[in-house]
Amino acid sequence: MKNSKVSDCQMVDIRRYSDTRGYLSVVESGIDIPFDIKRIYYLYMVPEVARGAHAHKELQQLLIATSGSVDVIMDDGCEKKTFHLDKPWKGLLIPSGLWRDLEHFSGNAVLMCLASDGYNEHDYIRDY
Ligand code: T46
Repeated sequence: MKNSKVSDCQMVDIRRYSDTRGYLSVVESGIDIPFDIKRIYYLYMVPEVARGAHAHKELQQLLIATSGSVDVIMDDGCEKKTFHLDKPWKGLLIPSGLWRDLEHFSGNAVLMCLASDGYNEHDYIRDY
């Protein structure tokens, strides 16, 4: 497992194209993000609860609030930093090995996650 730091998390601008019909954003492996996308999932209709509360041994992810807003609190054991995601053209690139908590989902929030691998419960660290 990589020993990442909170400072290794990056807010990235998602490529976007606009014309009179509105905006289109795109994320391509190897161009916009440094990993191959193996899985996409999204969180929505989240009530007043916290989610997350785990780290991943190997998984890398890009999180995008495609609608609404959410706070992602990243924690490497020494430093904690809150990233407020509220724009569909901003993404939080998360390397492996970092604890994350997800809080304050707005009522209309849709949090899309692009992941470097398939779902694997053995990749989760749930004990802080
Ligand atoms: C993360 C944050 C941002 C699956 O069957 N396949 C999947 O790909 C995922 C992600 C989940 N599940 C099942 C496992 C659980 O029974 O969906 C249920 C809820 O998953 P979880 O409790 O892990 O959800 P969150 O919101 O706490 O965490 C998720 C991701 O698991 C995690 O990787 O970084 O979103």
